[in-house]
Amino acid sequence: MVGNPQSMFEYPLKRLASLRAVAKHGLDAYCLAPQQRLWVALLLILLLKSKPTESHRYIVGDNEGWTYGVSGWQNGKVFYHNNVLVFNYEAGIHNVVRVNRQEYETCQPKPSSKTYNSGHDEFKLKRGMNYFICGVHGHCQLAGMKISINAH
Ligand code: CU1
Repeated sequence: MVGNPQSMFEYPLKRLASLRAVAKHGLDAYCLAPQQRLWVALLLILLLKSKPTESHRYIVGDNEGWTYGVSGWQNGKVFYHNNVLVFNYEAGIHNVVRVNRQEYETCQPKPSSKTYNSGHDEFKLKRGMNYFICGVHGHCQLAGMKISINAH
């Protein structure tokens, strides 16, 4: 049964009044105790922090670093453009070359491609595909030192 006309209008009016109260008093209108408000704030911070942000940094290969067999480390991870890839490796043993798709697939960097060999090199991801290989002979082709990353 639908109630009498008075109760039909009662709810929208109450709702309007509560909206007006929210506009006027903010969260106070929801009667949140200061402690509850703290939890709401913490929850919001957690939600915002859990999403990889622009400043997110990835250590390529995690504890192993940039080394033989690193290919596949990127699987299952979500990357965004401007995320930073950190390549840690033993200088003199490996290096890093940022390459295009063809160079990646053939493991043949162009002579003009810049080779990084400090042992600790950082690269910002561009939107789309990013390719990196080790330029030491055989490491890309035979030892899986190549990664391709799609950044959102
Ligand atoms: Cu290498």
